[in-house]
Amino acid sequence: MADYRTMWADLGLNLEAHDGLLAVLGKAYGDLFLSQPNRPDGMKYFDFVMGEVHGLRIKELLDAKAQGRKIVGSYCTFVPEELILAVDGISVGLCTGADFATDLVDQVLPRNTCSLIKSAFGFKLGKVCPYVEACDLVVGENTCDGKKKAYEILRQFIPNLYIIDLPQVKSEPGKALMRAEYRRFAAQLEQLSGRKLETAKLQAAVATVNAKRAALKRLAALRRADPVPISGLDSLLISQISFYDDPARFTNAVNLLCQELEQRVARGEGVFPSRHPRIVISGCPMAVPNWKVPAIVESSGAVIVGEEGCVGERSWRWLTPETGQSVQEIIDLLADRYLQIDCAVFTPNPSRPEYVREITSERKADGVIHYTLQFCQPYQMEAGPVVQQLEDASIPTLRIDTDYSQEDAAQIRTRVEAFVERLRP
Ligand code: BJ8
Repeated sequence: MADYRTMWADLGLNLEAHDGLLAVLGKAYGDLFLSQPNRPDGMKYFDFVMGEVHGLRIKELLDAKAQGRKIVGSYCTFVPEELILAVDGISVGLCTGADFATDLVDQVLPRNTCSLIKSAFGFKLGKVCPYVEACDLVVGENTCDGKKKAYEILRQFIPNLYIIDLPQVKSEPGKALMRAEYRRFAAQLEQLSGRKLETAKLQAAVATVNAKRAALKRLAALRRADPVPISGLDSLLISQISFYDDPARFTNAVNLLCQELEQRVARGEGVFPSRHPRIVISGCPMAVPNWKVPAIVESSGAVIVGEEGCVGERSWRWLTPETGQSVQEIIDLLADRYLQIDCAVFTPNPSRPEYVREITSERKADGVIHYTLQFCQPYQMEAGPVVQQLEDASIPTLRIDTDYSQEDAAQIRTRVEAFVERLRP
């Protein structure tokens, strides 16, 4: 990596802490990803992006800012990237996948807060995230109670924080709230960027994001094959990168990778042997660099063939109809599209367990791991009915409640190994 220290210092990062973070990340990446056998050549692009995640990509963002473009960060898949792109903005997901500055976080948040929320605070308070420091606007959302109350506190540290209010019920009033809130967010973006939303730009933005989601769907469909042509770890990594790479460039790289994987499938070539136990993971999002459970699964004799999570299928399952002919009509279509997301904050939420069953069958998975973060009430509460429905359908299921520490890694490995034994033919 080139020398970006001046850039990081100008962003206000704590260089010593940041060096420590990059060293840990670089080692984990080498150990978990680069060591995998028979990786597709197309992964080289994503390795490059990861290698430059705090370097070249940040420089690109800062260069774009210098040209007047705005950087908008978000913590949730309910934040519509299309609106940001349509005002020539750049949308970035903000890191929430590792513990950092826990001593500082514990001073402002209760200890029994989920790791994902603590991590968002840790990266900000520890001054190690160049993305959050580069943002002109950071967008939060009223989803779970933990997040919505945490944002009240986060505002002390991120004054340019904007909150989208979200419905909790998929009813007509819920839909009306969603549409109204997306209009309010659109107005905020117009004010931030000094640009009026135009139909043609919004149509182009919808097409860009649809193309990205279609490429991710194409990749997912290739994971039906046996042997599977790409590992779950690499697939998860691609989903993680989808949140901060340039969308058109990313889409192109995913499609190139898919071409290669199609050839692999035609040749019957995979990253694991045929009839390797196949697992779908369902539950809380796994933001970069939260690789603990997938790494354990794929080094315990199984392969992951689908992620029912927001860093995965819940973020790209639905495309937006490209039929809108006015700004207001397109905003409504976007609101309706995003309202389909079946996050556990909705009540009731029947489509989520249905979809877990659907992908388990479609990917020919042998079992499901239901993954939740400790203190995540929505997903932990929903785990009961989801697991029950899977067991009723004779789909073996393992429940894992964990956090971002490595303290339970050995115990999780023991449970996963026993589960994988159960799945063997
Ligand atoms: S759309 S899943 S990204 S809210 S893990 S903070 S739910 S206590 S992350 Fe999420 Fe948007 Fe939903 Fe997806 Fe709360 Fe649970 Fe923590 Fe969570």
